[in-house]
Amino acid sequence: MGSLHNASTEQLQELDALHHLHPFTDTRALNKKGVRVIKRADGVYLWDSNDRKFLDGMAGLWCVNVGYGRKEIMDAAYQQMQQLPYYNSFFQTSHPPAIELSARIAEVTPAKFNRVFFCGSGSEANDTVVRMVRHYWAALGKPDKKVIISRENAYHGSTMAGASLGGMKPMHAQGGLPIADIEHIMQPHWFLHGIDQSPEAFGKQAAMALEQRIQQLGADKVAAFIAEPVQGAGGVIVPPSTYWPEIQRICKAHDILLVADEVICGFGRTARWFGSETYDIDADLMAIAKGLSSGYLPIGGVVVSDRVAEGLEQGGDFNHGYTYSGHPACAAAALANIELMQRERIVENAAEKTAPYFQQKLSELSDHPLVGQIRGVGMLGAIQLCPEKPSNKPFAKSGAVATVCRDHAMHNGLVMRAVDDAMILSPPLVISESEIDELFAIATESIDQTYKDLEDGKIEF
Ligand code: PXG
Repeated sequence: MGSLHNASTEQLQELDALHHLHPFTDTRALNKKGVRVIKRADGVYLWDSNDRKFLDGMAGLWCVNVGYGRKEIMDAAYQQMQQLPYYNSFFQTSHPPAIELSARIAEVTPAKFNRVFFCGSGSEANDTVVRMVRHYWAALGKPDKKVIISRENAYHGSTMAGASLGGMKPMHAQGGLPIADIEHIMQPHWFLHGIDQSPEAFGKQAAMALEQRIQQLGADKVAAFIAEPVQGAGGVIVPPSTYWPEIQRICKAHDILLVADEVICGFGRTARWFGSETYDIDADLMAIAKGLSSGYLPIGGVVVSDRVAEGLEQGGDFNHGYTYSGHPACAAAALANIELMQRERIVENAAEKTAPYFQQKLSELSDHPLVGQIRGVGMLGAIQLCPEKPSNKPFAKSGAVATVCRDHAMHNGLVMRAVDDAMILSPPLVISESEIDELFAIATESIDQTYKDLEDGKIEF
């Protein structure tokens, strides 16, 4: 524990402002306001440096799937550090935690996945995906098959390749992105782009955008299509039922690898072990991170199907890897996390009981005058705020109203995220029914307060 353990909030804020640069943050604006310091956590709750308690409706950043305070994971990491805190997996070496974790991942993923390449995060996993799928096609004698198609408003990480695969325009605007040979097609966001059609017709149309782009580029130039089973950071965009079957057909018809970015959806978020299972996606590669260790230590990976593994074996050296690929303590934590999930049937319990309850409570908000659409699956939810129900007209200043709602929620004791005009929820999978009741009581109160602010002309939008 550091020497600042008993420091006051003001002292911590001051030092943070002086020395700490935060992700996705306007530093000047943050430092004017003062950062919130989170000091401890247990179950689904967080406490800040003023000892205020919050229900964590986001499981950290969509990752603390088993909840906070799980001693089994801490002990596994501590014991591993005592035995072997670090060694690499380069130069013909390995170590027990990475070996055991790779076998365990093969056990919990669909049958065709038997190998994993480890890295430190979801971004690194997707950087690995880019190099791996290009190396795969080159190994098979097709070095020109290298374009990767992704989607607008997708999130695949913050590294150069991750942010390029992602379809977030403000990210591309900084740093000269995207890198070469990345293409983007439309996202399957029915409420924003397809409200004049049935969701089913729109789902097919959104998928057809992939086929059209492949035809424009030539299938011999396209290596892979990458997508999150459900877009998370983009706003919990649950695709229409027709979307994934059509994407699947198109990838198979044109011999394009299908990469499922399971960084959020993996490890139970959609109430199956993988989002690919929820949507019956027959992927060739899966990017994993977050729920792999429930965020207790940083670890990610690319899970590789037998087909891709066989192709890669024909390519000799894969000139790629990280100092912390398969880090022993992180691997031990991930292994303990998966064992815990299996032992306590955390995904299965969520599927049978708490996720349907969460979805029922979420759907009850659809009658609210400020709510234009509810989206959700498993333990993921989006509440789309809308000025002119039942139209899909957005607020003139995107995000302004949702930010007010987020601040009300925080004030009321709930961490709920704002994405454009939507409120986002992704609580730990272990959340109980009474905690779900508490979550939605606070969410509803916060939306009511936001609606009143709008009626009172207090929000500029
Ligand atoms: N893929 C997906 C689908 C993600 O959601 C990444 C890759 C990158 O993972 P790392 O571990 O490199 O961050 C993510 C990360 C948000 C938010 O504001 C979402 C993420 C990360 C940070 C913030 O919703 N997702």
